[in-house]
Amino acid sequence: MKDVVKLEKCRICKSKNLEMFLDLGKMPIPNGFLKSEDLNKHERLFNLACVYCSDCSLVQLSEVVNPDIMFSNYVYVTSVSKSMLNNFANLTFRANKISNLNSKSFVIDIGSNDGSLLKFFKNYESQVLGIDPAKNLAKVAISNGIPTEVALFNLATARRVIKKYGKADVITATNVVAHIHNLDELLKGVKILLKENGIFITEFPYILDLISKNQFDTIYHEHLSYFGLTSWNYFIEKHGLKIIDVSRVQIHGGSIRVTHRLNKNAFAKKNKTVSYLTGVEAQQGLLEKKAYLEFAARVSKLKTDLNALLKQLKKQKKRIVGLGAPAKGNILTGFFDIGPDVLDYIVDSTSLKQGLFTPKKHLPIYSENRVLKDQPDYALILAWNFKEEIMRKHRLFKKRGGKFIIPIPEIRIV
Ligand code: JHZ
Repeated sequence: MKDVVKLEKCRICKSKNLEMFLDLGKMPIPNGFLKSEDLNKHERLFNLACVYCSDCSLVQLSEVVNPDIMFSNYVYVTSVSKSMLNNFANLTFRANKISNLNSKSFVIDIGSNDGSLLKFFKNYESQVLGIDPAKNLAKVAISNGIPTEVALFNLATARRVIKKYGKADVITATNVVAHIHNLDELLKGVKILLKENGIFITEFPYILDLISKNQFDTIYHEHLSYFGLTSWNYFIEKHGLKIIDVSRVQIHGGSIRVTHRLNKNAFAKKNKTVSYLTGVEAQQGLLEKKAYLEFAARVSKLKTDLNALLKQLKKQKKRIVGLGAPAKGNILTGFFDIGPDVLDYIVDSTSLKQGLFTPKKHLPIYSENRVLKDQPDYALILAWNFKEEIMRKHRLFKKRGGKFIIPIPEIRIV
C-alpha cells in the first residue's frame, strides 16, 4: 500500500456520494510521539478531514494512512487505566453469560495490545490467543502469559490461525473496527474463524456520543470510520452476521458494544435495542449532513473559546500543564495550536510516553508525580474521557488550590 490513499468511495456501501464536513488540516500521526533527538527532523504531516456518506450515513476520513506507518511500534497501552480494565472485566462477564466459558473455550482477541482483555478471559479458564501488529506490545503480552501472533488481522491471518490453533468460540475486537480500512476482509476473516455457535463481540466509539459531545479530537488518522448502529447494522447484515446484544458503554467518552452471531444461528427477530438506537440516531439528525455541519461549527467555537481562556490565563502569568498525553490530545493541541508557550509540559501514566515529546507541538511528557512537585495553577485534562479517574488521582493538586480545565464537551473549570 502507498503511504496515503484517497478514499474514492464509501468503505461499506461503495457509494461515491461522500460529502466533506470537517477539515482539521495537516496533522502528524496521532501516536507519533518524538524522541528529543528527532525534534529538529522533518515531521511528516497528513491531511485530516472527515466525509459523510449520504447513502449509508457512515462518517469516514477522506484519506487513509498506511497502517505500517502508524502501528508497528505503538505506545498506546490499554492496561494503564482502571476504567479500561473495569470495562474489560464487564465485557468478559457478558461474554461468559452468553457463551458459558470453560477450559475448552477458545477466545481470540483481534488488536490484543498488551493482552489485558485476554487476561480476564483466562480467569474463566479459557484458552486465549491475541493478534496484534505491534511487536513491542506482543512481547509484553507474551511475557504476561498471553500467546500472541504479531500480524494485522485479515483473511490470510484468519486462515493461518485456523490451521495453527483452530476456530474460536468467542472473537473480540475492541477499538479495532475504526482502525481497519478493508472492513469487508475483517468480517470475512471473523466469519471463517468463528465456530458455528460462536460469538463476535466488538466495541467502538459511538458516533452519537462523538457528535453530541463535541469529541472532535477523537477524529484522527488511526480512526478511519465513525459508526452509528444504522451504518454498522447495515454492514454486518450484508456479511451474514446478526446482532444479538447491544449496549452503550462509557469508555472512551461513549462507545457501543455489539455482540453478533452468524445469521443462521441467531433469532430471526431484530434486537430491540438496535431498533431503539437506530431510531435515536435518526431523531438526532445523524442521517443527514446538517447535524455534521453544525458539529463542525461547534468545534470552531470551542477552538476560539479555549484559546481565549488560555490566553487570558497566560496574561495573568498562570502556570498551566496538561494531564494525559492521549492520541486525541495531540489532535486538540495540534488543531488548537496549543504549544509550550501555553502548556509547560504534559504528564502521563504510560512509561513508554514519558521522556518523549508530542508530535507537532513538541510538548514534553513527564511522569504524573511532577504535578504535585511543581503545583502549577491550572491543569488542562487532555485525557478528558478519564477525567474522574484523573481528578481523583490529582486530588491533592486541587486541594492545594490547583484548578482543572476540562475542554470537552464544553469548557469547564473545576
Ligand atoms: P486514551 C486510544 O486513543 C488509542 P487515546 C486507540 N487508537 C483508540 O482507538 C482509542 O484509544 C479509543 C493517560 N492517563 O485511552 C494514559 C494518565 O496519564 O484516552 C493514556 O496515555 N493518567 C487505540 O490515546 C491517556 O491518558 C490516568 O490516570 O486518545 C489516555 O489515552 C489515566 C486514566 C490515563 O486514548
